[in-house]
Amino acid sequence: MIDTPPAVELHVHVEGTLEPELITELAARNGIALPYRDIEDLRARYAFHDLADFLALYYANMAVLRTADDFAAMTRAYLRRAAAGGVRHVELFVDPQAHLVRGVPLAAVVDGVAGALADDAPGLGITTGLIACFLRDRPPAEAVDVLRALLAADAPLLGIGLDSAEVGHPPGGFAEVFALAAEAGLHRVAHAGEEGPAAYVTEALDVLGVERIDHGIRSLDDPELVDRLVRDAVPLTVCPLSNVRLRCTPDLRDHPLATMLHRGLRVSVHSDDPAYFGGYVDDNHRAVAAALGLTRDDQARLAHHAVDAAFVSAERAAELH
Ligand code: ES4
Ligand code: ZN
Repeated sequence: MIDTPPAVELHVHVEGTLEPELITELAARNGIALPYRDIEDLRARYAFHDLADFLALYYANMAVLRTADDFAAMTRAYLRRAAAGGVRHVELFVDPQAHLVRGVPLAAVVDGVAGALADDAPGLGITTGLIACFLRDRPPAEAVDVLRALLAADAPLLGIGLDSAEVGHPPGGFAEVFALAAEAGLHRVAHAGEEGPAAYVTEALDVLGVERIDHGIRSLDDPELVDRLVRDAVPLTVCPLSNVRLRCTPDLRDHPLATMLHRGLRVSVHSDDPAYFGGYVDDNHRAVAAALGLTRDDQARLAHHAVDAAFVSAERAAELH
């Protein structure tokens, strides 16, 4: 059992916290007919072959999110679950384009999610930040337009990220939106080396100037890259249950986390899409500690890495350590 609570969650997609019960509740509220008989039938579809297979269901289920209230309800439910699992700081991903393409106004997304963070997190003792991710399987010019709209609307953003289908969509194409974010003083992260090659991790660092890599498990394929990540202390936000469910790794007992940790990489443990992958950040910590036989020292280092990787003040980091 772990004795260090999982205080810091840095890799969680708010839309990936949409639990089946809330999906059916929001569908009823919005008069949306779901293509499932019941919650059990929906849950039966949570066996994924790969990232694309998961993303199809993840985007389809977003149909129930229409109003700012819907986004707020999802965010509030997540915050309550996170607090119960010991989370005290969360940097939450949101996918604005996934909603804009469905005709949902940007304000509904931002007001709903950011409003719930502002209203509910302080009472739960959680500090928060919002990271808008751009979809790498959509045109880079669209990402630029959406970031400009977010900046024009004064959206309370901590940073930007890059997610969705990775293979065939290298990070380099998104140089412009990342440069614009840097100019605007935003933090920058990107998913890389989840299903895609180690070269995408290198490219995200070199071309996008990211401060953290989300996943990065494929980095181990490139020893020179590993040396660089160790030398530069680049944080990698690893999501073990996600990697198993999306078959990036065959079994939790084969997960590269322990190898990465012992190689000196700044890995930390997170949940990705907890409603879909069988667990929140505390569940990921427990599962990986048991499957990989992590020592207390290993677990303490993972927790420390998460605090060090967070975009927080030195004062807040000291509280979280
Ligand atoms: C995601 Cl697991 C994963 N990978 C890439 N993009 C995503 N968006 C939501 N979950
Ligand atoms: Zn992710």
